Amino acid sequence: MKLPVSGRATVTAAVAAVTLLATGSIAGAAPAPEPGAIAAAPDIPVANVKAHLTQLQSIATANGGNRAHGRTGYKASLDYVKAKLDAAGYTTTIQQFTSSGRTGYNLVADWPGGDTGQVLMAGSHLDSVTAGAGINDNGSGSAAVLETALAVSRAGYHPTKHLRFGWWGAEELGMVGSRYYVNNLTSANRARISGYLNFDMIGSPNPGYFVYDDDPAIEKTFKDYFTGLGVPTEIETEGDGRSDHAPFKNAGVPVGGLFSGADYLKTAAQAAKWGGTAGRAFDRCYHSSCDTTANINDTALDRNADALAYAVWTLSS
Ligand code: DPN
Ligand code: CA
Ligand code: ZN
Repeated sequence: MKLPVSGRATVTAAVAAVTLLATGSIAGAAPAPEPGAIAAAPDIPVANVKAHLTQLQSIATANGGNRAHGRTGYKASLDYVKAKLDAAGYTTTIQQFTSSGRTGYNLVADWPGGDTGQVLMAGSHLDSVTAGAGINDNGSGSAAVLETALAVSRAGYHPTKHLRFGWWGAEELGMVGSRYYVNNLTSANRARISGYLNFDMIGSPNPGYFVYDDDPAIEKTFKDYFTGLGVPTEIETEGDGRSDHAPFKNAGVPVGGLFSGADYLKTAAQAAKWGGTAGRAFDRCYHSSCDTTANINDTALDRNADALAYAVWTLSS
């Protein structure tokens, strides 16, 4: 049968109606993303981040109270993070090194896909000091980077750039693991890293909101996120060069990151804008045995984890 144009339209409408009856939705009705649109970054569930911290605390408790380089609690922490990433579809690599006569480990997780000529990295140190469990320093960064990586998998995110996440060993001995990673990159692979985002202490109990003053585009991305929340930030000054971004920066990689404060005291002006207690350290339990799951400000952890995910999405799309 040869249909007139109007007849074809009727057939098309009838097929659509049958599809609607059969499936309860119109096939193809989901809006396609605009070309070049930035996929919305997810809200990271802070409960998930805290669940990782609970696991890291249990690991410390079961291993002499810490997760330090060369101790059993460090390797158990790494195995915990790796298992989550493997189950989520990451390609994981353990990199082994020696420091102070003990074996150390970095964990690197690649999300398959994206342009491997443009790699966006986010990382954090996974080791604690020997004095305690290291839940703010640096379970907080480690758990937030892990949960962001898991959110990438849950979203089925296909960024333009290639995503890579890193958990560094022996930071507390002088950024040993991250320096080892950077020193062992070929110059070609180093040049492929378009940015490195560092997260070291992001749930401090008397928090400040500090953004590293390094690569301007990365810094702006973080500041934009906090501006959207209506939360003022300051430039990070407590520890310039005191964490794992330093080896990347020294190798010419654009870097940035977030920090909620260590042993510096919160000023009256900072307490006025952020709340909390003036004249008290941002983290009174810094490098001590009381750096447990009780040593976390949930609001700071939540905001910083969400800012982390926002930056990963924005800078990789
Ligand atoms: N690098 C941190 C530590 O692990 O002790 C502390 C720190 C981070 C201090 C960032 C200042 C700035
Ligand atoms: Ca959140
Ligand atoms: Zn530390």
